[in-house]
Amino acid sequence: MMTPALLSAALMLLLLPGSPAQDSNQTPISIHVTNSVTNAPNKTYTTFVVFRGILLGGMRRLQDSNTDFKFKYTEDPNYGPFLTSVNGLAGCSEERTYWELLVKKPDNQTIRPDVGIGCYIPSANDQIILNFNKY
Ligand code: B12
Repeated sequence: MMTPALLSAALMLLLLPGSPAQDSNQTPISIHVTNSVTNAPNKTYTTFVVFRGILLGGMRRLQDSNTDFKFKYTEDPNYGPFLTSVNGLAGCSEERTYWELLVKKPDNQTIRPDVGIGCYIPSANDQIILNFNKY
């Protein structure tokens, strides 16, 4: 039987930032910003999502911690968040450009998810590719 003091010490350990309990809740991912239209240099960042967390959460965390990464999205009434701009570069319907979402899996296969940033749930070590492209 745990005494109340032991119980609160155990709870504190679980809640302390950086404790093993919190680290095991972090799914590491990297985010690569690429451009198939102008071939501008790629940028790579690392961040994480929580257990079964959505990509948008990891992107927000990265934006909050790294002034070099910023993005914008609009809310589609049917499909949720639509990524409109990354690092100041926005897709444009007149020029038929948009931000494409690709994912390179740890087995090196690159997939094109059939959902957007608000629904995609990254797996550990996914390489998320935000690729400026044409349609
Ligand atoms: C055309 C189209 C696009 C075009 C839209 C631009 C344009 N001006 O035409 C482009 C190429 C940009 C596009 C991109 C993507 N798309 Co799309 N797209 C379609 C498609 C074929 C038709 C949409 C349409 O014109 N509807 C008719 C108009 C009148 O209705 P609307 O509500 O105004 O349509 C708008 C929305 O559909 C929105 N939109 C389009 N795709 C997506 C995706 C997401 C996640 C969101 C939030 C909104 C959105 O753009 C349309 C024009 O403004 C549909 C499939 C279908 N047959 O419906 C897929 C579809 C909507 N797209 C889909 C997906 C997954 C994507 C991408 C995430 C693919 C990727 N991995 O990169 C990206 C979005 C990435 C981002 N930036 O957030 C999925 C969404 C499923 C879901 N539950 O999330 C669909 C259903 C296709 C599928 N795979 O089943 N798409």
